[in-house]
Amino acid sequence: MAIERTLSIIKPDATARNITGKIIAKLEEAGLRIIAQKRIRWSKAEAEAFYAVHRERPFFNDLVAFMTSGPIVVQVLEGENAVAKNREVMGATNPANAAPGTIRREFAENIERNSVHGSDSAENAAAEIAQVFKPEELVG
Ligand code: DGI
Repeated sequence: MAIERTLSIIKPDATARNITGKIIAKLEEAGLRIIAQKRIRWSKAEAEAFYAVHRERPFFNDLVAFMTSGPIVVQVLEGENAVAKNREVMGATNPANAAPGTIRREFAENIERNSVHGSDSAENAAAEIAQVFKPEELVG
């Protein structure tokens, strides 16, 4: 299995509750390595650009408002099968449907305030990483 990279975001509901470390522990226990990480706050334009694929969805404005409501921690995770592995440890979008032991099952508040983002394909991961990090910020 090839070594992959994926973009992870610890969302404002999690930074507000000071549980970034608990989430990072879950990622590392799953075998993912953090090769870039920074705490930032998105502008409205940045959040809209990141979630452009959801522009027509009814929850888009709420999602952008939430993602700009506080600090986020953006990360590049590296490891074997990292995209799928991260999706697995995150759990389903709606925490009510997330498997026991997953980040969203343990920490998410609801379908919107669901604590983490993870790229859903290797192609999207490359685009999302490029949107958030400069190449020299990745230290593998
Ligand atoms: O890749 P995911 O984050 O698991 O899910 P996604 O790409 O389908 O949606 C992106 C985010 O949009 C998700 O993490 C939370 C929000 N979202 C998705 N579906 C709904 C939603 N928010 C609300 N309020 N209602 C939804 O049905």
